[in-house]
Amino acid sequence: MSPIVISERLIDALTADRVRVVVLTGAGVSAESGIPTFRSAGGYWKSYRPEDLATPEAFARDPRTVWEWYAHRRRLVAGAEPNPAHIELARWEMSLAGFTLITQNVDGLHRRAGSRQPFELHGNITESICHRCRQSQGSVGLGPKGELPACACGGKIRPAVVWFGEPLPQRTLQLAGEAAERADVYFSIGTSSIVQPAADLAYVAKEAGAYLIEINPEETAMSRLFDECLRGPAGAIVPEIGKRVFDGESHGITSGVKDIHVESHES
Ligand code: BV8
Ligand code: ZN
Repeated sequence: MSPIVISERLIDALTADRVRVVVLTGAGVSAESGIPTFRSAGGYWKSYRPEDLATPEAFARDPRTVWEWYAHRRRLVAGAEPNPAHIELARWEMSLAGFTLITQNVDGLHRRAGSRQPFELHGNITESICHRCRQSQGSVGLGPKGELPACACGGKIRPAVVWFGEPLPQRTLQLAGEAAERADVYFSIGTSSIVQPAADLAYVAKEAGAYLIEINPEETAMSRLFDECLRGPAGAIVPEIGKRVFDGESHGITSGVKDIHVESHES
């Protein structure tokens, strides 16, 4: 099992005074909580295509199929627990002078792990809104006999997530962009870096001179942009970085996780 050496450069960057750290997470950070990712092996999209389900057109065409998919995912999320990556990121928020967590995930696991202000770019699957008047509708879903939920205004109720072709919440996206512009260190954890505009935040941070780190077992569409790519599962790597930065643990780790290796693209 190859140990991973968290580079001195990364540790120095993270232990600098008043360091500002920004983290973008994707579905991969919840993989070790048992929630399927979208595009990697066994992911959601293996049996569905985003266009078929996560779009307003799909909802207009076949609201029941869309609701059945979300009801299935709500059950998965309800049965899932935050994993060590979620928990450690909540510790980073408490321990670092400047820390911003931006997530594409809709599973709410960062909040359940103790993160106080995650920027949820794509909404939250456990909540519902009216498709017409956008009023919040709590966590209502399909009725006991599969009845489609309807708003008092007559509009259809839907999960409070951002579908493909829909704009992201303006203020949240603006705050995320401003954080990326000020970042000293930018982590992209567990995302294939395909979905926009979330993936573009890495360019914003790079432009602003941040040190970029990707944590993902696989290469992604944007790996070349990153200064270091830590190839392994977030649930192992994130806590190990925390040990080096906050607990002063010494060099390298053999955390019992196989095949972690570092690819660095020293710029
Ligand atoms: C927008 C909520 C503009 C729903 C999601 C045509 C028309 C309109 C827009 C577009 C278009 N063509 C392209 C676009 C842009 C489009 C887009 O990006 N499409 C992609 C497919 C190219 N974007 C949009 O439509 C966005 N809106 O552009 O609006 C606009 C402006 C004004 C007015 C009108 C319109 C909206 C995008 C949001 C879509 N909603 N989710 C739901 O969840 O049901 S996106 C969905 O993908 C999830 O949020 C998910 O998080 C996200 C991103 O995927 P990833 O998180 O990266 O997941 P993935 O499976 O891909 O990767 C997982 C990674 O984890 C892998 O790399 C794997 O190796 C790694 N991994 C696995 N295990 C681990 C691990 N890593 C670490 N540890 C492990 N253990
Ligand atoms: Zn309504």
